[in-house]
Amino acid sequence: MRIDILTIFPGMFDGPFNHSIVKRAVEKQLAEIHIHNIRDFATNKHRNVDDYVYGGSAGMVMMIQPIADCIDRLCSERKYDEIIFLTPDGILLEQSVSNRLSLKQNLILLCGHYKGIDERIRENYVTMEISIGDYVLSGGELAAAVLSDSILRLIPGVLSDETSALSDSFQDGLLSPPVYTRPADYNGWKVPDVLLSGNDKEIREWNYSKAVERTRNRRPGMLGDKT
Ligand code: 6GU
Repeated sequence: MRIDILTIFPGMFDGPFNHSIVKRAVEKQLAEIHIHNIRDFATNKHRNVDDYVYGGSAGMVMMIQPIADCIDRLCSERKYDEIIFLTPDGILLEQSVSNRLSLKQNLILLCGHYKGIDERIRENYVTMEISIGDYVLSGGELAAAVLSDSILRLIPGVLSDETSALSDSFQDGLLSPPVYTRPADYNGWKVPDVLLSGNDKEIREWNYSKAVERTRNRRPGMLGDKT
């Protein structure tokens, strides 16, 4: 998979992509991430990427030309499966969205700022609009990092067996059960006996019932007819 990210703050991706699973995906050559500075495509004298809103309201809007030229360049080099704009008024990111996107070859993620981007980019280039939750971020960069992480960890070979994505919360429609590690007794706080029993069937049943219980308590809307 190849992900191209268009941003006016390329440095914001230094941290999230240089650690842990995403870093491993790139090192294993299972993923390529290319960050493009939209400002590099600005042709005006001051290399501005934003301008005043038509119609008088306050604030700045990201202008068409630098974004259009950047997307045109990329699309002349390869075919993209989706051009995704990160925006609080997009569809809510859920596991099913990440699952679907993890099957694609080439994605463009466009990060907005200020009051937004010129609507004509959305009308003529963007094929999908995604929000990561009902709250406002200063820009789409953190959302693009979240989306990339959730997609890349699903690519076969990125996770080892022990960390398999199949046991993730949400992947089977349930939250994950609680987990413990040594010591079995920490100052009187004990790990549940069943987990030390060595009885695989009982352990599986315990994990399942805890997953259901946790889901019912915290996210009853996820349960449907499972109970
Ligand atoms: Cl994708 N962008 C911004 N700016 N804020 C958000 C968001 C995206 N998702 C939730 N809040």
